[in-house]
Amino acid sequence: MPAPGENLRINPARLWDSLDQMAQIGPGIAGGNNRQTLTDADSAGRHLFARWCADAGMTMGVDTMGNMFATRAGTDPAALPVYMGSHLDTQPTGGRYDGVLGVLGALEVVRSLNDLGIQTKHPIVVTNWTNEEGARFAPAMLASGVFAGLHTEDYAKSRRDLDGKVFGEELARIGWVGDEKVGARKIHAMFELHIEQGPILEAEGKTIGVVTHGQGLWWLEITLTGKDAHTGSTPMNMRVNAGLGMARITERVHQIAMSHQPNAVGAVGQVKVYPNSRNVIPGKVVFTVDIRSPDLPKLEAMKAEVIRAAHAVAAELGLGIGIEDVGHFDPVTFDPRLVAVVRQAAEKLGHSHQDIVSGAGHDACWINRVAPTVMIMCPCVGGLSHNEAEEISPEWAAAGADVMLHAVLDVAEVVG
Ligand code: HGY
Ligand code: MN
Ligand code: MN
Repeated sequence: MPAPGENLRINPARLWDSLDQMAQIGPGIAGGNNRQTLTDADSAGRHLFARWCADAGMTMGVDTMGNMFATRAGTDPAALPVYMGSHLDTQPTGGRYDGVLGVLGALEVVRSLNDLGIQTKHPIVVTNWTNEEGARFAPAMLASGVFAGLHTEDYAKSRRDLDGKVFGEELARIGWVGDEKVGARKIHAMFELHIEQGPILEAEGKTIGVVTHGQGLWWLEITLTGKDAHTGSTPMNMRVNAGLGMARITERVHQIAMSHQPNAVGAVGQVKVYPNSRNVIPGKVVFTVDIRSPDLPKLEAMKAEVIRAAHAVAAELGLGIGIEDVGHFDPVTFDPRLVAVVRQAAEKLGHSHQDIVSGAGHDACWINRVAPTVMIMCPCVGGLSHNEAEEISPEWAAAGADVMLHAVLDVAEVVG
């Protein structure tokens, strides 16, 4: 005899249809999405999400960083809400599910509670965090970082994209500056459903990842200054080649990450070459180093080694060098009580599951600083993400949302 509520499930077809409809907004060129933060496409996605939340009987609040909070009333308005959410913004060549599954999976939980006529003591809030990706405006998880007190709102709104556009002005331009004070909201518990963005769950044949920890991250922006010169007529021994410096440092970053295995990663992802002309030796290169590890001493050692290596390369080649911290968070331990709730929900639903450390950063990593927080993961095909070919199955999406449904009901306290 199933326990009360054991057979509760979300509506998989409705969730998959919502994911497909959202994917039509800010389409990429190869089947994924380019719905970068604070673009018109981001705004269109926000409006669609807001309409769906209104259709589900929810009331919408927006804070001054554009974070969206759709509330389903509980029977006790004084009880702190249970939050679920993630992000609707994407990478320039992003997939359809990174972030979006967490927002629309949360909406599907609310839609299903409405269908089932279930009331909870605690209100339930579905959240869309502004600028999780940090692709257009660094650093990543910017608005959840302001909410959690890691960044000031002034710092966040001063950030510029590669075209010099300013975050605060772009947020105002798309009309999504809300009236709520950022971080004023208090949270009883926060759940984030997200695709794994790595190969482990699929390779292990597991449907659910119970996320116990998130790895730490450093983003360093390195500026190398050499001398523009003719690529043809300048003798090799007279060159001050910033591009060569960037290449050597890129190789050193890889070697440093490899020397700290297992559980260490490193790469250079964003490179701006000046003057970026075929027959000019680069006089200046600005590039971002991304290093990560779940082990704090390892992460700190890697950062020190990268900085040392960069200065050594600059000295070898006679280059000027500047290094700026543009993003950082220490490894994260999610709330053990909520981790157990998620694990029990997966077991109750009969889904194969395993504990996992998140390789990617998420808004949950910051919210974990101010409220009990946990993540739920589903596999993605080949572990591929931040690529338009990112793919999940409808079954994986539904399993993740079902686990979140049961975990949230456990914490939000079913009343009737
Ligand atoms: O960089 C990250 O890990 C996240 O995808 N923004
Ligand atoms: Mn994400
Ligand atoms: Mn992402």
